Amino acid sequence: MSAAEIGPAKLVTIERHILDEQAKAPHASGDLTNLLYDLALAAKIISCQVNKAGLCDILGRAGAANASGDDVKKLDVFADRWIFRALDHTGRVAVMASEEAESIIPIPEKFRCGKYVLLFDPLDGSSNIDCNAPIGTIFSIHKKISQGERGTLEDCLQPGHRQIAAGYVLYGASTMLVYTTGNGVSGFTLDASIGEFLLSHPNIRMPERGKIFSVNESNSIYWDPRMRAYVDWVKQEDKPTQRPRQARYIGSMVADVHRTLIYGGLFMYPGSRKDPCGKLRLLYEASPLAFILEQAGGRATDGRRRVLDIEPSSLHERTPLFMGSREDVLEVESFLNGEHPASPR
Ligand code: AFP
Repeated sequence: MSAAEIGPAKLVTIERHILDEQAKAPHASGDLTNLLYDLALAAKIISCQVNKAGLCDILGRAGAANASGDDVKKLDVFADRWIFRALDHTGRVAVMASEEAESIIPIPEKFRCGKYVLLFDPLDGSSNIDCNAPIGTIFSIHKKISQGERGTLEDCLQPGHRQIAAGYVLYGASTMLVYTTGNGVSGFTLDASIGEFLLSHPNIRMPERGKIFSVNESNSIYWDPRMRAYVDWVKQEDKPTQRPRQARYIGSMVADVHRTLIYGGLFMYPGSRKDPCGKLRLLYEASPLAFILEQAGGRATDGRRRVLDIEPSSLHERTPLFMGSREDVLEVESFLNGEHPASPR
């Protein structure tokens, strides 16, 4: 039975919701509205392919490495192409950058007049594709700031606090699209029977404190002693501080962060002796998800600085990351800067 057949009191499609949001901004031209709607269309196409991935020849490696040195999967290539195709001819985007591409992606000359900049990770968590575990798409939208006609690298290298909108699509038990335009966070579930994203999670607020911590602990031998001390501490028993906490780690950031948004808790990918800046990319992963979590009442830092205040210096820059419920993030920060009594001096 589709959600439309059950008959909710008010059926809010993503289009209607985006239009309602636009109406709150009296001078809006509608370009951002349409851009978000184009992204929802790309999400539906990718979701459709993900859902039948085991049945068609789309699983497995495409046979190359991407700009970050990761193995490229066929679905990575499919998602990357469809996002570009859904947006390249609309006249709304001046330039794009994808986690899969080394440099900025220019827009064909006759459509190059757009005032927005789109950064995206087409398929996050690709190592989970072949085992049918949740994966996602992440996007970040900025205004073009350069003066010339075409969008440039400068337009892509803006700090996260200048984002106009950000969102992700989670291809999980159901497909969800979650986005913010800086006015709270809304979540939509795809009703595949009618091909529409319907509002299922209005005005998402995350708990101030959570019971779950999420980190790839196999890296702990390379961590700073204070980071190790924190993870040891959350596993000890102490009722007043709600310990021990539960561990959950999917290895798809969109899925781990979505759980953190809904249940509360902490998602971490710290720097280490091996990778001082961790693994996650500032522009394609950290910044858009930080914008969403902050809009839902959470906190996101690199251990010292607010993620949204980091000035990017290159497209594929990485950053250590601590994001989630406000109190949990403050707690791990107090370990990292040596202020917590249980933190090594
Ligand atoms: P892949 O797309 O290569 O699977 O990377 C996914 C990711 O960037 C992010 O989604 C995860 O949180 C993180 O990597 C997992 O990394 P580890 O495998 O090192 O834990």
